[in-house]
Amino acid sequence: MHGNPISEGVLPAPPFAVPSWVRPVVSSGGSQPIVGGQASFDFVDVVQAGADGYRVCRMDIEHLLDTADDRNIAVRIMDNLTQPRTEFAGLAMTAPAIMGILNVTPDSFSDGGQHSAPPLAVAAGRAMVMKGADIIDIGGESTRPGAAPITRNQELARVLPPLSGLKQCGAVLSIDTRHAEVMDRAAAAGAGIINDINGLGGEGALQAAARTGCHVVIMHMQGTPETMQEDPQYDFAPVEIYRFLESRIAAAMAAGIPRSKISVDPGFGFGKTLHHNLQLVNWLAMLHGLGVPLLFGASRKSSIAKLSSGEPADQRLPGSLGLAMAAVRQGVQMLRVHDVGETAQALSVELALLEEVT
Ligand code: 7PM
Repeated sequence: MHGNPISEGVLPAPPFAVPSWVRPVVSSGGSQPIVGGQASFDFVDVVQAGADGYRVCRMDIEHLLDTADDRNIAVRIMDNLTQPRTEFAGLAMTAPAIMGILNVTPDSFSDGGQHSAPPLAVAAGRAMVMKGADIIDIGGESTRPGAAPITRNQELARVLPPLSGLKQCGAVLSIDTRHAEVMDRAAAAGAGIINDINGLGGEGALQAAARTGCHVVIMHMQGTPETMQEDPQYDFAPVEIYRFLESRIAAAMAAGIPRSKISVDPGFGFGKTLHHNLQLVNWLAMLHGLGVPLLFGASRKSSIAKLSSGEPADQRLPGSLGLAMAAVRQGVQMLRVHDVGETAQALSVELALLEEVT
């Protein structure tokens, strides 16, 4: 099957059938704001699933509403694409929040485990808050392919001391874990957000997340960390990611997590080729149709080195900023990054440009 939808050109387009997905075509000075923010749009790309693969039609909003099989669905998607999000974990979702990454793994690829001793981790967390982090994301288990597995007790021993030490740091604390027991203990130690690369798909994860009352980040991944990069396959990655996240939102709500506590992440680099990663960035705004805040994390990931000259992780800041700002222009609500101060500076420039419409 073909990997990409075939463009059908511009207006007029034929009536479209559900299931379909809608990407706002981001511009400036458009009539419709993207999730209440500064970026805007007048046109949409409607993706349709057909027997022969996916097709995409570009049309204006009037045409979208007039030709939809089910006008109510089209109106709901338009609402999700244009209405501002409510606050998430106490953070206003009107400007992008910065989530600083605090790895407490000795084998962490990005910081060489420099933060593994608790006092150093707490100091690094505080430094990120000073530089503008709204959230500190604490992770103790490396998900790198080939990383040595650790026990739950080892993971707890790594993440609980920095969680306790950062309780008063002024940022929301997030726990990056796939494991129900760690979710429970981290929430008790002060975590307000559970960030799960496994989309709350692990044993007891949905129930643990629900009983903690935490906000959650549900991420898309194809496969498992060990094997996900072997041969990732999609018919059309943005739509498959959308469908996965939609089903996990439903599962989370069925487990008792209110919609207002759910955010989603397309999982840049998780079971995706370079092509899939670039495609998901270009189609990111479509995910606003899910109606929940979007988190994006491409900081220091290997796609950057593949597009450039094979730089090691600690030399991927420029590419990281490029990707993060591409996401900001599409109205993403949270950015997960290693380099908080540098990202905050780029964000200031980007937001000033978006404000300056004339
Ligand atoms: C090895 C492989 C080490 C991968 C570290 C990583 C994300 C995340 C990670 C993300 C959300 C990294 C990743 N990435 N959580 N956790 N979104 N929500 O590069 O993209 O930081 S770990």
